[in-house]
Amino acid sequence: MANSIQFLHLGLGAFHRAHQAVFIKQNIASVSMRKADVADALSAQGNKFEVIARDGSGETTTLVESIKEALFYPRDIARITEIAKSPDLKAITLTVTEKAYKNGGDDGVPARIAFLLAERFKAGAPGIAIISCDNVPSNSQFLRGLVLEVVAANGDSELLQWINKNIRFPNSMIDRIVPAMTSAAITTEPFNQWVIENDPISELFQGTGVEFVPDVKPYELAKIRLFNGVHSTLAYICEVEGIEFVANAITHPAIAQFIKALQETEMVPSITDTGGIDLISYATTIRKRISNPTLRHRAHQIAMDGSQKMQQRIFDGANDLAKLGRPAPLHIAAVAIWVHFLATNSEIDDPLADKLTPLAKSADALEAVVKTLSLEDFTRKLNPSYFEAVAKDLATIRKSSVLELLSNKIAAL
Ligand code: CS2
Repeated sequence: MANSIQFLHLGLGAFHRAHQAVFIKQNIASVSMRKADVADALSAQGNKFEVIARDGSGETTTLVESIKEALFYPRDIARITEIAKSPDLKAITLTVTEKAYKNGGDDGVPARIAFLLAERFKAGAPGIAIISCDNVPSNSQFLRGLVLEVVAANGDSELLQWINKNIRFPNSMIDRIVPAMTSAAITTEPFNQWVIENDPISELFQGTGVEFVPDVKPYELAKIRLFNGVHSTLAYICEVEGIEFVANAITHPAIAQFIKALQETEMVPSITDTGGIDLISYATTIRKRISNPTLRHRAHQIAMDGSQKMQQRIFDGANDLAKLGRPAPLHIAAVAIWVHFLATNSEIDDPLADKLTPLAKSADALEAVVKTLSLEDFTRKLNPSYFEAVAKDLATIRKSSVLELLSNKIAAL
């Protein structure tokens, strides 16, 4: 007989295996949304795998056995639907990356969730939690809005009401560095964090280390800005300077000084509601984690999909500083480096690359900045009052180099 499944997970990548699959003690059915061979390879190894956590002081290996089924959507839609309808199911979790939320088509994530919920509603099964584990602002609530839009567009008002009443979308903050897998085992760092907004699902997480809090917002802002904002900035510096791994950049003296100042003098003050988190020590821990010499985390992987990441990681913080009347010269540099990357890198992996690259290549630096950053696809834009300063930094990079720009910025602090 098939296992009873309590968690249905969408997005069967390395991050899921080293994060949710480690925290969750119940049975998970994990669904690959992109490639059948990912699911089939995991099934072939009995759905078990090892997670190796490493830092400079040693390593520990954990055998993870929580995943009971590895499936492919749409091939295994019959089984996935059966799980979605089951009264045993307690939650759907997701790691689908930033861009997947924006796919409004029938094969998009919001439409697929709407479909599964419609099946659950028809089957008369009780409510569940839907928990996004992506680095997206108000992630689960954002998904909720998208799912309700699909249901409303289909004119299904009964389903809409049922979702409103029975389906909970607690936001969550997730954090663990998990470079793309290069073998059957997954390499990661010892640190592992999952903070979820208070929800009845907490019963299933007792003793697991998952934290439940009334408001995830301060955790989310701290993580997306102080960690992911730094990660993206480092990734673009690396890509332009030809550095393969981010750990090698953050230990370079000028880059290290720039990143510390970016966090301490701009990112920390951009967050006014800290939720009691000591942001300076949080930032220090993050720099140490990113410098972990044993994680071969490629800048190229982190540089992916910048158009979907820069808004929440860099633009929002810069905009908040403008509102506070505080300068943001280091955020401005980060944006200029990204625009330069868009213009000069030959292997950009970004859904908007075809639109962005020609704009970023404009001969005039101001034109390049204004056109690139005014793209209508950005839902949250950088405050245009920054455009001239970004153009000035871009001109410096074009004339000399990114490292020269960073040294100038540090000297001016
Ligand atoms: C990274 C994240 O690839 C990226 O965009 O910034 O995957 C990062 O490693 C995780 O969010 C760390 O928790």
